[in-house]
Amino acid sequence: MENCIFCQIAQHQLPAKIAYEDDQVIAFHDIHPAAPIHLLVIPKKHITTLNDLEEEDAALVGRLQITAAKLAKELGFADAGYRVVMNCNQDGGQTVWHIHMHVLAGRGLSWPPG
Ligand code: IU
Repeated sequence: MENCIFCQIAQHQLPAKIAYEDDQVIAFHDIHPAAPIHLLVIPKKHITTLNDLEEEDAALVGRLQITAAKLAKELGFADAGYRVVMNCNQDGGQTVWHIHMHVLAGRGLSWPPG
């Protein structure tokens, strides 16, 4: 989608530190990391919020989680642990309008979130 920063990253029109990519998904390092490791895993398809998911997106959403788990193993933080978060709309803290899975690792994370 035009004017969507994450679509532009997915299409390599904007730079990002890419950790993984296939035909449907791309993962890159967050520019403002909230933990020593902070990745964003996104679908290449533009989906504005979690509320816009359709039945046909079920496998794609699963692929985001599978990618996060794969990266956790590859980057060596699977056993120590990590957190995945997807924010939706204002109360969820969403600021970029293309769904994305945060993958946070590298320190003990507190709960509940603020
Ligand atoms: P949120 O769940 O929508 O609040 O998360 C958006 C994230 O995207 C946030 O952590 C930003 O630091 C991150 N981000 C980025 O990595 N690169 C960008 O160009 C932009 C935001 I804009």
